Amino acid sequence: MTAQLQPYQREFIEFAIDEGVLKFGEFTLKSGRISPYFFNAGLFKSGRALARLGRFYAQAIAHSGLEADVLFGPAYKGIPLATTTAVALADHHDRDLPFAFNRKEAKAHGEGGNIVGAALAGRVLIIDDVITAGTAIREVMQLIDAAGAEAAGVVIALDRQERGQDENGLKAQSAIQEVTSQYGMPVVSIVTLDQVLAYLETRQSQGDESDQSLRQHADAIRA
Ligand code: OMP
Repeated sequence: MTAQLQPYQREFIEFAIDEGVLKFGEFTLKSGRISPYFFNAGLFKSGRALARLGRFYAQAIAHSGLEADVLFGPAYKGIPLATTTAVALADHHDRDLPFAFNRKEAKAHGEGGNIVGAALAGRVLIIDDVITAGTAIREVMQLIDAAGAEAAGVVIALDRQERGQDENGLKAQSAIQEVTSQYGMPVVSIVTLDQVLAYLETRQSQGDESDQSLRQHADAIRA
């Protein structure tokens, strides 16, 4: 995992802090773990912010060289993310990919089903916010399997690099490494925790309290 920052990654971290999306403090995660930082993608909440966010996802996809036949945004938070990524890929990378998302509740009338937009067929590229323990992404894999499609990979904004936990304590691999080996697909992130740390080191407020607790957290949970 490289901590080397591309210019777009530095811009993305600054953008996430400016928009109040990346916050430092004390937060309880979905897994119950306490974290000194939290990334709330739901706070990219204006037209300009969403447009800019889509360009970062599209850059991460272009940079990774990932190929796909359709983009998929898992409900709820993945829906605007995949939408803005689809627009940015078409507008800035000349890649006009079909796009789909799911309903959490299947509809029995009208067009029925729980997939909206393009059919899930061929190589599906999942666009989501964050992977911590990998629970959310395992649910998405069931949808893709049920549609008879194949996952091309996952693109997320932030790789928290956290290791899962079982009765023997922390596992050897991070949740993302597990997802990659379990499903045989790449997980690409706009930035990783290591890159956030590398950014904080170069920032003026170097060595403040939140930087230190973030580094301690990283040392404790990182694979
Ligand atoms: P896992 O399902 O454990 O991989 O956690 C992913 C989900 O956790 C995300 O889709 C969010 O709902 C939430 N989350 C964040 O949005 N940002 C974070 O920084 C951390 C989490 C989290 O709770 O782990």
